[in-house]
Amino acid sequence: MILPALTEATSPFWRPIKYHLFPPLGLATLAGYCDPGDEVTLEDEHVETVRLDDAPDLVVIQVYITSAYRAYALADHYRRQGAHVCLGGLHVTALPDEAAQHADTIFIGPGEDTWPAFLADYRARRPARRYVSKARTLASLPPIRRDLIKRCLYLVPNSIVVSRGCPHTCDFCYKEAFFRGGASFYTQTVDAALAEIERLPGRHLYFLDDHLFGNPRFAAALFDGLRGMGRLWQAAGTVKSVLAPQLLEKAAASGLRSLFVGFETISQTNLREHHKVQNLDRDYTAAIRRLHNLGIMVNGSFVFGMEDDDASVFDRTVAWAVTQGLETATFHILTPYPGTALYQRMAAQGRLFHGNWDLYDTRHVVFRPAQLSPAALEAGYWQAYREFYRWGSIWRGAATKPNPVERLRHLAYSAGWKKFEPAWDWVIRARQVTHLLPLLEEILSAFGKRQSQSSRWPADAVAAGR
Ligand code: B12
Ligand code: SF4
Repeated sequence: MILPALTEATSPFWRPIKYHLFPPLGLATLAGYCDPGDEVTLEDEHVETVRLDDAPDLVVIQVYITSAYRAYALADHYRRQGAHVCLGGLHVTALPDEAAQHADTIFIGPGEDTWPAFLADYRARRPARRYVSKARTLASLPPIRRDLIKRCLYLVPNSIVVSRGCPHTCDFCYKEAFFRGGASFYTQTVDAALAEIERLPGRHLYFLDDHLFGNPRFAAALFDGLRGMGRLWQAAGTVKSVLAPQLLEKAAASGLRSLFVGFETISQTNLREHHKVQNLDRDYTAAIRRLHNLGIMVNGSFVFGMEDDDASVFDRTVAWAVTQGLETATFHILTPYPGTALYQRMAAQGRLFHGNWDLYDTRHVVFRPAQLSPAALEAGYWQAYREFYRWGSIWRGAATKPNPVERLRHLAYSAGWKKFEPAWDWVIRARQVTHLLPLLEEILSAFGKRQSQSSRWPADAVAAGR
């Protein structure tokens, strides 16, 4: 099973830390369906060199848009060797006919129903060319084959997903295309999710769910179950869910210490245009204040290049983010992924420049923006990163925090990701990245001041923001 890397991740000159954060959870999930007697290896090209001199019977490749060409090259290689090659994942689902040229079998949509069906057919020597997911459930998910993951190569080996999809329908998001033909948001049972958490060693967890708070009843029960397990965790959620009463308090009491929030834009016109209705007329400032009062750091996500964005959008957005005291920010250039409503609209308007998927990485402009030249959009994107992570901005962000410990945490977390990139590069090459997890845990817990156990950090104290 192979997770191919995009070119940047294998550069001999520069290894960004983001490719060494999470192991390939999707493939480890699929490996759970194999028989105990099957010999399976899992190779993640982001963190290791894929060996091509082997002769497997079956090759399974997960295809994301930015690694599609590399995935196809690997698939072609193994088909020439006589292996049966399976391609699946987001990009295959978006463009099945393109992927089918490089595969013996392709998979459309999530794999929990189609993959076991294929395995049975393959063992009976009658595999089909194409499997399309219809039944959407995580009810009989076998345990993830975490034994196949080389934990020491990742900063965050304990990544976990307890749901699939999201209840919303933003027009630029992968999810409508990927889940077409069945439910597009569903969760595990709370018991199964907690059992998976129990299996994970150490303290730190990173939930990669698109929207962990998407089903409030499920989330509340999960956080209740997590409470007292002594965990520190990070996740993603929406502005709307942050503003909802009580759920966030439960999350904080069970160990939530940083949340990725999709603000996307500070323009209401943009939100409307891109169907991000769940953010419309929400008080972003109140949401951030609520998070900070509960000791939860904020990673704000922003997209540039929407219809209402002009040349002033970069400075305005960064100034706003710094004033709000966001600890980290992730910027993206709007990218129309095939299969999305945004892609169809851009294609119909003749605004797409090309279909070179390598450049659909949210760092390049691949369409004609409404109010900006492509060069100005790209330059503004890089400028936003530089501005947000300037020492002056980091200090100003830290100064918004109420006490020295919180200020120090802001400085350590914010500077840690971007100001020490050469150090990350060195640590990655020395294959020592895993040893920095205790440091991340220390920062997340505000140097031990915020404990996860409810006995040491009672909910009322959390709610009071102490
Ligand atoms: C974690 C993550 C990352 C991590 C690591 C990825 C990894 N190790 O897998 C990092 C930080 C490196 C990353 C980087 C990027 N990412 Co990213 N990432 C994610 C995230 C949040 C979770 C992925 C995950 O683990 N999902 C959970 C598992 C269980 O699901 P899964 O991997 O999809 O696998 C299931 C199915 O897809 C299917 N399946 C997959 N492969 C196969 C193969 C077969 C044969 C079969 C049968 C089934 C099958 O079955 C699996 C079980 O259901 C997703 C959002 C998302 N919800 O998927 C974005 C996402 C995948 N990322 C995205 C993007 C754009 C990027 C970047 C380009 C962003 C950037 N500007 O840097 C880079 C480059 C990625 C690359 N290497 O090519 C997009 C992809 C769009 C697309 N159409 O491909 C997503 C969907 C985010 C978004 N909402 O737009 N990412
Ligand atoms: S809220 Fe996030 S995951 Fe959900 S549809 Fe919008 S962009 Fe996608």
